[in-house]
Amino acid sequence: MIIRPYGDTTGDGMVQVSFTLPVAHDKRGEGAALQLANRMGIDPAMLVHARQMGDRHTFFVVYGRVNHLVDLSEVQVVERDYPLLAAKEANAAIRAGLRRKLSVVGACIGTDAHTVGIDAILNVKGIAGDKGLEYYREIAVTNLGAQVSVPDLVAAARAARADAVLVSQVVTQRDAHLTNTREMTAAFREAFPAARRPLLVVGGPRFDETMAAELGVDRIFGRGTTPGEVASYLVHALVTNRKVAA
Ligand code: B12
Repeated sequence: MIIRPYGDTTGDGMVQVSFTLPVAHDKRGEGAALQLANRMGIDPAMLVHARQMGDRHTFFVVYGRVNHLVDLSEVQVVERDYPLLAAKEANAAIRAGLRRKLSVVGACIGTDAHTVGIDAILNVKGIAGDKGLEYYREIAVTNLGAQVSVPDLVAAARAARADAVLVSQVVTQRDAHLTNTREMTAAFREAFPAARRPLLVVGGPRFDETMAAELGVDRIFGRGTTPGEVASYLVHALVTNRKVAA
């Protein structure tokens, strides 16, 4: 099925984009913004907002028509391929399948200090009424907090006999989230034999969920993830679908 953006009327292809250029806000700057929009496939392009920031930068908002089409049959996403469990069901599955608590170690690595996301997944208070993994009686949570180095994470995972390591990366400047994730997966592969390596899970609002294999992790969770989804995935990957080392 082919779709086009909706602006004023169905299928008119109208979109709005915003960006900043290293130019002053003058006629030439506005022309530069429209030229960029044209080259992005927006034609005709209308400048609807421009505001100079400092001496040499201007923020632009451009509205216009794109001629590109989207073929829904070619869209690739990671669908949830495991059942969503209530906390009681997850606890029961862990108790029956592992006969011990499932150990989870979480952290923000590198220089990243954005702990709200990982706390939403791990802390008992959770997010939007969905309680975090600490609430699960059969899950033992070690939350290392912010700016944890990869060697410290590996050591903590070893000490906690982690079944899963949950890493959050929110800052994506210069692809720091990708570099840090690759460093982390390489360290775990070096430190643990394949059969004993903890499940590696990363999350954050700007990850591309289809990149798991490329980054060497078992799963990526993006914007809007709920703790229930994570708990259900852990049960699926570590208990229902695969037996972990006792
Ligand atoms: C709060 C905040 C801060 C706080 C963080 C406090 C804290 N203890 O976390 C403070 C003030 C410290 C801060 C600092 C900075 N920040 Co800040 N910050 C934000 C802000 C406003 C909200 C982030 C947030 O809490 N979201 C709410 C949580 C619940 O959402 P979430 O992180 O997406 O998490 C969910 C999912 O992604 C997922 N998830 C996340 N992690 C994980 C992990 C796993 C394992 C799983 C399964 C799921 C998962 O589940 C969560 C629940 O659904 C964002 C802008 C925004 N509106 O998003 C900027 C933002 C993230 N910050 C940004 C920046 C640039 C910075 C600074 C560099 C600013 C500076 N120049 O100093 C510093 C960096 C500090 C550092 N060393 O990391 C940028 C990042 C840009 C980029 N492309 O990287 C943003 C996007 C703002 C912006 N538009 O520029 N920041």
